[in-house]
Amino acid sequence: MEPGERKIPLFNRLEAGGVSRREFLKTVTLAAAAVGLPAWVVPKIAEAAASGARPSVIWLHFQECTGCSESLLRTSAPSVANLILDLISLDYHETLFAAAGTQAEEALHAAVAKNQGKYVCIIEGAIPTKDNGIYCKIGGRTATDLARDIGLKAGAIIAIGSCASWGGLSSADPNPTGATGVPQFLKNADNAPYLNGKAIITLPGCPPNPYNLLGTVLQYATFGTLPELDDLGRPKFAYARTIHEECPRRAHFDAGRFGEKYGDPGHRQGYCLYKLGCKGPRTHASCSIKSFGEVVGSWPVGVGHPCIGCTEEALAFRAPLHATVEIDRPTPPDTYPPITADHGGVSIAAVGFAGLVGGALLGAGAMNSRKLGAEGKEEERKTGETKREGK
Ligand code: FSX
Ligand code: SF4
Ligand code: F3S
Repeated sequence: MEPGERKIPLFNRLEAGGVSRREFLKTVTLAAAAVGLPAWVVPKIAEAAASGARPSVIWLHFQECTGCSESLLRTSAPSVANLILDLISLDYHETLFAAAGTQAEEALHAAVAKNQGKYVCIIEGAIPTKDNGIYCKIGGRTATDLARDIGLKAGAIIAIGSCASWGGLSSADPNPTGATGVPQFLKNADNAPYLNGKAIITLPGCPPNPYNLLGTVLQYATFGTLPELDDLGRPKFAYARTIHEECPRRAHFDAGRFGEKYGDPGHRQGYCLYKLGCKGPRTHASCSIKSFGEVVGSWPVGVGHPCIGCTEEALAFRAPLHATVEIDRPTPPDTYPPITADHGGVSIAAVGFAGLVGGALLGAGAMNSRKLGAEGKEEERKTGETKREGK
């Protein structure tokens, strides 16, 4: 069968595999809720999936550890990987492909030719640019050549992981291969996350939470639109808030209770890890509300290690692991008595003002970041359902 042309309706395939419609809808409902989509989109997602018209996806691997694909495949219930693979037509993925060599190359060329201008190009890994890109070659072609060629023929580009988003681990000093991220490599003159009108979505994280890809894919496969992005190309539904804003250890921060050393009583009692170098106050990601692999508490701070800021270009692999950071959008800790330590790096004036502004700006909820406004309003008009206002 031609890539991108699998016509067997999803429900038939699911039922053949022993998965009932009810189970599928339950999975979609849980997944939609997890990425902040309202309940009215669930039947639309199911409709889009059942129609068999799945967007073609070409997934390229460059300079990376494959942790991004691994974390996606290690999800459990609901199986995010299965759901994504049901919603898209994955026409090329080097580590998942049964095909190899010439056969794989042919599949890539066929998918590009057939869906030019429409397929989604997902890039995992950084692009080494030094010495004409010779440090990463696939099928005899450099990553620079492939990114330009396959990326520019796509309808949308998703840079998955910190390596693809801004260089990540591969670009750490002294960066011997000249590794850089996809937007930086393909950027247009004004440095916007768009290239000739084409969105370049970044999903940083080392690895990123698979729900960030799921949310993006659910929306694209169902509505043909993309989530609202911030100025770094990150979907706001996952990256608008800092970890610190919704961290389960936050009450300890506000009360001034810190782990001071690994294994000390504060650390063992689950106190705040700020003084051990937690970068959560400056790190935009959803880890604190969405664990990895659907295992509750399965994220760095959840297992007792400070966040290293793996989604942030300025922090991960650059800032010393145990150095403390300034606080983004602090809420007023002066309403709580400091018990064992001051909070360092936060001025009283900044605390009061930023707390007020931050609270007002951030109270609107995840759905505000989506571009589903028109469809949502129409749906509300029809059903009379109450939903949070879109922007
Ligand atoms: Fe990079 Fe992906 Fe870190 Fe690894 O492949 S974002 S090294 S976890 O996984 O690209
Ligand atoms: Fe959580 Fe880190 Fe913030 Fe402490 S500093 S509340 S551990 S995010
Ligand atoms: Fe990364 Fe920090 Fe989350 S290190 S995985 S952004 S808790």
